[in-house]
Amino acid sequence: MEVRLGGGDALVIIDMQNDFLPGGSLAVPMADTIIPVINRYLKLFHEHGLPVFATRDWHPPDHCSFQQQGGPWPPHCIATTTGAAFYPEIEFSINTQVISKATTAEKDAYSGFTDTQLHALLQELGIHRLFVGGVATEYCVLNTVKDALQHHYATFVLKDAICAINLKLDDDLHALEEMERLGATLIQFEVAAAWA
Ligand code: VGL
Ligand code: ZN
Repeated sequence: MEVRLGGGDALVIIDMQNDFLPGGSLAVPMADTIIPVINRYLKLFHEHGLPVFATRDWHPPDHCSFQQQGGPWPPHCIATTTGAAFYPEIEFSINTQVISKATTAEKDAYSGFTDTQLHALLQELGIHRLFVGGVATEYCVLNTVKDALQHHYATFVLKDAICAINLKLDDDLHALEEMERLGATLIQFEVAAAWA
């Protein structure tokens, strides 16, 4: 595939928040290892003046996905807490557009498109290709990528800048297979840099 990075491209970084990193309340094992890679993609997009979006899980304290409410997860990413803050080593800029999701108690949302302004903002900017990284591969990355494809964005998954929880062995592989089957393209940094 012959591609050039340019107008119409945007980077979407999913949920790089303290609670999803080692030491956090819903830690994604090894999520810290993708931080330098994500920073490389951020630099590439910044250098080309291309837009960057950062989603964040932004739950109320009584969110339905929490175990005390009968959900599957320990409490995590409670709005305004340190756990919900972006990991400090991620080099977002003042121009990074933050998209908060799953903000009401009664509804969970793994996709950055669910009940957010993400699609409208991308449309306003004339974006038609998305480059997606972050956590967790088999939850929020997978569901964001599925929605992106449904909205007809050409969607690239940054396979060196995603990380899985893997509650079941191979959850990550199944998620990658599903994203590819649905039409996403898996790339790594060297490929994106060669398109720049
Ligand atoms: C996520 C589990 C619960 C994610 C969010 O960001 O993938 N996973 N909430
Ligand atoms: Zn959540």
